[in-house]
Amino acid sequence: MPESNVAEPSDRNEGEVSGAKVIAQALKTQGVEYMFGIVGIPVTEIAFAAQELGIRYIGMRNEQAVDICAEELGNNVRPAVTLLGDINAVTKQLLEEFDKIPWQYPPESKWWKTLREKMDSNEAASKELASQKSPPMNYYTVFYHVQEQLPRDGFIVSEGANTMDIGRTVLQNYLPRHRLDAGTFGTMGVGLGFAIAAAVLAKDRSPGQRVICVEGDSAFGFSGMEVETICRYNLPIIILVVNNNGIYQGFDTDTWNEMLKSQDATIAAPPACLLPNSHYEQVMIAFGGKGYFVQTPEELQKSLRQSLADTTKPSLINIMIEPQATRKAQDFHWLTRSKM
Ligand SMILES: Cc1ncc(C[n+]2csc(CCOP(=O)(O)OP(=O)(O)O)c2C)c(N)n1
Ligand SMILES: [Mg+2]
Repeated sequence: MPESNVAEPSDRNEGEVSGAKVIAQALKTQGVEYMFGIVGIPVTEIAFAAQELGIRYIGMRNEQAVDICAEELGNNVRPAVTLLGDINAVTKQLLEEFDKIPWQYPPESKWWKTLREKMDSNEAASKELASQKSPPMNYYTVFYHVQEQLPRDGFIVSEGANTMDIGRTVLQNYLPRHRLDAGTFGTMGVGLGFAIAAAVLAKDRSPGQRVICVEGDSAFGFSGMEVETICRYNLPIIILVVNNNGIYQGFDTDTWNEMLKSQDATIAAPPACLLPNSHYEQVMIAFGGKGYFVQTPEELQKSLRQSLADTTKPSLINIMIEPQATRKAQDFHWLTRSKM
């Protein structure tokens, strides 16, 4: 017998209330307005119950979990002070203490001076890399052109390795809580879900506010099928896939073909390589959105301008970059490098 995804109707007595309704009512009482999920037992029943109470349900294609755990404190670097608790409560307590003893870091201290000098030299190095205009583009060229057109009130969502790390240093969000990315631990797969949540909120609360979702080509693979969700709810998200044919780095088509002449890809292809020149924009076109394949700064500028002007449809711009492009030299290792 085929397994059903919908719970059997129970032989409940009249006047009894289902667990799903209790959950939905509790969420409603807490002021929850949106719910994200994937149907299956018991989500189907809860989603129905929530919709009956006016909570909006967004059906997703992929799910992630979050937890708070004391053992995680100090997992990457040894902290000077550890704070365990709900972030809302801890922030409130900290602010109360600061009110009692007002304190400001001295603006002319050595630490501030070093920080300002470092910011200036970083900016100069990034600008130098971004000034390289002839194709294939590098990350900095791409991000400087995107930054030029980014709306000030836009949401920036991002994931990837080089894509997210370099993007963080160039793409500016001006409003608080308007940057959503894979965070310190860099868990891939969160990007499109974050973008959908931000776009649903924008659609209801501030129509016209845009969500720009900047994805590495590998990162896009983790939840790329959420493009169907984006098109189903017609959310005018702009997805930028920064495509270097790989994870951190890839190969160009000639190198890839040459490599496969003598050996099978399972033996010859480095694990970080993805298929060169993949047309990810076709995924968006398949579901009714707009897709662009760009290779030059001019094509990038034009497609982004068109995507920003169109508030009726989602779009995906597949941006080809130099497959061996990398970030500028780094002074520090990634935080999660083991200290054991
Ligand atoms: C769930 C999960 N699986 C695997 C990884 C390992 N990982 C780190 S970054 C990354 C993708 C990086 O490639 P891409 O998104 O193309 O960005 P690029 O560095 O090439 O710009 C992967 C798979 C991860 N961080 N999270
Ligand atoms: Mg990549």
